[in-house]
Amino acid sequence: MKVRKFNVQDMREGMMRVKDELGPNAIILESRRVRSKGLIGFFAPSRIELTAAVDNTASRTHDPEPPPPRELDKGIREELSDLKKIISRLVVREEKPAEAKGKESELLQRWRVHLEQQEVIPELIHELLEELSSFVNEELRLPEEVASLFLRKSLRKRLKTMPEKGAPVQVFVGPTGVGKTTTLAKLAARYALYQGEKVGIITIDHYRIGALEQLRTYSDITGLPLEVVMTPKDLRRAIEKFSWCQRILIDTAGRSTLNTSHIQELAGYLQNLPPAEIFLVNSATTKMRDLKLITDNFRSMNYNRLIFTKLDETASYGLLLNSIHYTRLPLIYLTMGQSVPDDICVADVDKIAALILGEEE
Ligand SMILES: Nc1nc2c(ncn2[C@@H]2O[C@H](COP(=O)(O)OP(=O)(O)OP(=O)(O)O)[C@@H](O)[C@H]2O)c(=O)[nH]1
Ligand SMILES: [Mg+2]
Repeated sequence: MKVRKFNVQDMREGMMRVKDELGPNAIILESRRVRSKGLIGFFAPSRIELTAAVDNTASRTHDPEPPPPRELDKGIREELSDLKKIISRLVVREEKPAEAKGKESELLQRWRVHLEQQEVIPELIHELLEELSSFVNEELRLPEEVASLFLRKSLRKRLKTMPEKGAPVQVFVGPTGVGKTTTLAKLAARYALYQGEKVGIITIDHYRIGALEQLRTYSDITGLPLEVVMTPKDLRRAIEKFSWCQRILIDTAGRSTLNTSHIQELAGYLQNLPPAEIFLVNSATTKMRDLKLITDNFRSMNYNRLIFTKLDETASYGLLLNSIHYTRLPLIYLTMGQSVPDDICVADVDKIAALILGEEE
């Protein structure tokens, strides 16, 4: 801004000089009457002092118009336009991963790694992180505890448990060595000792040497009656025989997941059962790929509940979630040791979520 003072006789002269010297955009900031100093000044007519200013940039508007750009050669123009396109593509390519990485970074990346370590299947990890990331977008700076609370909520939605229903007839099926007989013994003892129920045990496991002895030992310790059946007809008879019992628990021989004819044979036993809870028993140490096979190949057994054993032998719990997701069935019991009857508990959604999120040992 350019500021100048003018000493003029009257306003008319002042305006003309301001316009002449500073241009038409000048503005008058101040005007005041003044007298010359001394005696002469006292008798002389007063004058006007004007303070005027002009904005330098505004005055530039009066600069002559810049000359029109020279027409570019057509070839150069095309080259420039191609270059522009290439640069814009490069910029997009650079920005996208950075942006994605930014979103995934820290919080989401950490949870992705955690859920992978928990062996949650990619499909579910994707769903869980999608939900979390849409939440993160809304709440930009999300504290860690809020993220795990949010994930816990998402897991709760997907985990399915049920209060211990305790149907009068309960059957335990599943692959070899997962803990069917031990789990049955734990539950039989709980029903009989803690709930004072009359319990009968049936086994259709006459394949494995020692299987009968194992169950007979439990039956002797607890004093619960045991029936061994060799045919489907036998099974029906044994169930009738135990009609005085409030609870009948049926053990089955472990079957190799890949031996479908053995599985079919066992399924034949279970065809004419009264309404029963049929538990598919799996070890929490099973590989995910195998678990998928087991849940598929044992379908002919019409299992309707899940049990996971050997939680004490693993530190990854995603399998529990995956299995509920695949079968859409509720998980009822978890076992965590060999001790009969203590090492068993009713599955609880919050506990499972906490295990998967690494909040509980
Ligand atoms: N660590 C641990 N071991 C368990 C658990 N449940 C069962 N076991 C052990 O697993 C082994 C096999 O248990 P069983 O009950 O015989 O398994 P099963 O499914 O009946 O086996 P088959 O009848 O041969 O198919 C035994 O040594 C049990 O003590 C558990 O929750 N944790
Ligand atoms: Mg057994």
